[in-house]
Amino acid sequence: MNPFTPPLTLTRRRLMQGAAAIGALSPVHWSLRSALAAPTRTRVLSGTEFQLEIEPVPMNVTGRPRSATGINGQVPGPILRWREGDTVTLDVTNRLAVPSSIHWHGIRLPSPMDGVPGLSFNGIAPGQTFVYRFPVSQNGTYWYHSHSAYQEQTGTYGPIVIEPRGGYAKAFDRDYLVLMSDWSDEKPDTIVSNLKFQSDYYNYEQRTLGTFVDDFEKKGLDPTVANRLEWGEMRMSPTDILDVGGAAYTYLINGQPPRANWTALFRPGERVRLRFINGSSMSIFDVRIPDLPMTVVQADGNDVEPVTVDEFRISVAETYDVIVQPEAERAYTIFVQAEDRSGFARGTLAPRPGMTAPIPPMDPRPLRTMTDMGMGGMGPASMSGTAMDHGAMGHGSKPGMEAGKPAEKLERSVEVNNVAEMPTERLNSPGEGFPPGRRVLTYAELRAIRPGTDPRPPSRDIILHLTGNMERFIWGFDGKKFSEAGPIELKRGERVRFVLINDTMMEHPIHLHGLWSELENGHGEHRPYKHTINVKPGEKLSYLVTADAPGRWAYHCHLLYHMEMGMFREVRVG
Ligand SMILES: [Cu+2]
Repeated sequence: MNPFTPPLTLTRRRLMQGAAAIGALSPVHWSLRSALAAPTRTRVLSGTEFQLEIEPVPMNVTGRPRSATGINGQVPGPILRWREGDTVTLDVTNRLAVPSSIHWHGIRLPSPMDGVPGLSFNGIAPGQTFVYRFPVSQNGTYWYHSHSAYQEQTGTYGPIVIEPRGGYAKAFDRDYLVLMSDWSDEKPDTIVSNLKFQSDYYNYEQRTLGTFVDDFEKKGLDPTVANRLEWGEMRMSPTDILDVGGAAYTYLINGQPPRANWTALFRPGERVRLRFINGSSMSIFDVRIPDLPMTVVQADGNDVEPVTVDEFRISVAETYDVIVQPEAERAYTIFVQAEDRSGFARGTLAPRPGMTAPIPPMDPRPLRTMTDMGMGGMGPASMSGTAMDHGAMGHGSKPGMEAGKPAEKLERSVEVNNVAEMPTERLNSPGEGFPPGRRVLTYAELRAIRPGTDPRPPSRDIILHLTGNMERFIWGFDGKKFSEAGPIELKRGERVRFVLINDTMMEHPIHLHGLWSELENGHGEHRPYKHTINVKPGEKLSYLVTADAPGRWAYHCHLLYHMEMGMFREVRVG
């Protein structure tokens, strides 16, 4: 038995107390009034003692009943509201038939509390309870999720809000969680075996008009939005920007599909804080609210100098807090496109329940460029006219697509089928796929409001290539899968620089557990502290890490199937 595993002390009596406590902590208790937003499911738990049960939950997103792995009867799990400076205790009971776990994403804590089976602890066996207990020494918007098998895909995730001890840097009147995720009726194992069989499986898996009509008759659609929902749910776009797109996924906001239209209420003139969390497994999203500028005030839980944008791209596991101030007595659409434009999530900001705003057409899908392939520093602007379809190299061009058949793939014989010959620094680019004229957030614009806590320069560089073989759906660091590589060793207290070079044509949101990643983006001591750093195709970037927390920490791509297929390392702070 793992010496860090506390004894199982959860008695029936304590369980009953837990149930009572959940009842008492009604959403009214939470001044943030999130309860207005999602009358169906959102529940807020606050205080210092929490009882969570991971359990099968009925889920019906598409008209076909499925079983999710939810928490306390819901997907997403309840909002956990902590206070900076408190010590929280979380009894997590596994009511599934298989092992489970909860990882507190972005939270600085002792490594035995981090929730990664095999590194931090042994996991939670069926029927057992693990008691997590740790001091909360930070504030901001975070989330939690299972780190076992594919449970993160099937519903085991929820939001965390930590109230700052010293008050908020920017004032606001209302506060809402917007947790975005990707739901599939297919089992994750099926998705993975499809990807391994044919890495662009879901780029061919287009829906026919027949299935759409079928869906329409089965579910019915609100005629005022039906036309736009067709775009979102017909999934007609051929894509190869994301591995899994709208062919397999319905995109959710706080567990609600587009037609359910999750709605947040406001009074005109109020400042509304929206805490966006990308809790999906494989989906990078572009978020905008047409006619309503968003002021980004926090990234990955850390305050940044306010920057006002029309749109931002949020990679898997990242969070952004924005403040909006709608002045008009009208509804606004929260429009969340998957990066490959194969579908969208949608919610509404409205003065009254039931109001809707138009759903905009989807933007053209991004095109991969020479820059994405690591073949030069020319940005997309100078590449106009020569932007290449992602499929043109290594991924197989698609003359056979119209016939519904995959084209012949280029043969590759090695584990790594692309090397970025000229990786570029492109933190000042938001990425591809944004129409001209929109202000889109870039990493270069993130400037921490406070200087960093460790002024030392790094003592060494750790250079890692993000590698993969797309055809075989194998992913890794430096051409090695997790099973083939040893841990990255850091000395306790050491300050190091991680340099990442993305040799692949996919984006990879790289997440380091337990330690902050301070992105080197030109703001000197005001570099933003992040827990997840999205690395664009062909991109080279760096961040500083202070190894101030001992233990065994997971370090991985947060695209769930990339992680499972090998893009995972242990970082060991000795
Ligand atoms: Cu990845």
